[in-house]
Amino acid sequence: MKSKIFRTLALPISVLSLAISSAAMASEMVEIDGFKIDKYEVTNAEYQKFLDWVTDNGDASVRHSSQPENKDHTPRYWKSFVPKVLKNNGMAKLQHFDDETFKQPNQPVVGVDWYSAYAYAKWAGKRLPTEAEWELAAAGPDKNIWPWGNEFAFDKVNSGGYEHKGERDGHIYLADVNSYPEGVSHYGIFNMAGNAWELVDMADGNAVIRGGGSSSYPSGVSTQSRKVYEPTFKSFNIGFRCAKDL
Ligand SMILES: [Ca+2]
Ligand SMILES: [Ca+2]
Repeated sequence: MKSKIFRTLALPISVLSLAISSAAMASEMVEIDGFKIDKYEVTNAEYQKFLDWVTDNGDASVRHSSQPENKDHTPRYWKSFVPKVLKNNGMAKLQHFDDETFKQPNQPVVGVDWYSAYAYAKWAGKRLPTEAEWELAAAGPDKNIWPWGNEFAFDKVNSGGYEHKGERDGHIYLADVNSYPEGVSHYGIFNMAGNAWELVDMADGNAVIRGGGSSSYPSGVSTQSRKVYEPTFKSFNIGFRCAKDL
């Protein structure tokens, strides 16, 4: 698998030390130092390189101290499976999926838990973004409801959508990470709304995901969108991107 996508975007100097409110911290204001954040969600092609490295070297130097023993970092949906649970729910009526659906090289890697995202980021010389960083990168200085602004548009995001059950934006499941260029944030960052939910820094021992995914309603792909899970939780809707200190 090959990826030619340029990865990291340096945020402009004007955002340094900008105070924003974070959903994680209610109405508290937080100071953000300068940072870099990936322009795209981490792809399957990139994640494959990490897995290859782990195969050769083990993960001892990159794993989190609370990672469970004998952790397998292979994404759940890279393995053959039959989606037995999809017999009669809405997803089954939309489109069959199998082990190829979530393995395309420039799609975001999904089916990884917080520990694997943490290890990948460390391996890449980066880290997961804090929630405040993620939110600033998504909402921009004007605190937009969606990364591009305050008016929803189906052609700007891979959401679930109300109409046509998700097909209105062209993708029922995942789109390539450089899709929806009209929906970039103020800083030019792709798919902070929708496509894959994004794991960010852990909060109180829990994994936090932001931004909504390919099956979220328009209101669920806002820049405030947030869910909390146990750090070993995996889903076909959850991936991540990385950040880095300047
Ligand atoms: Ca969609
Ligand atoms: Ca996303």
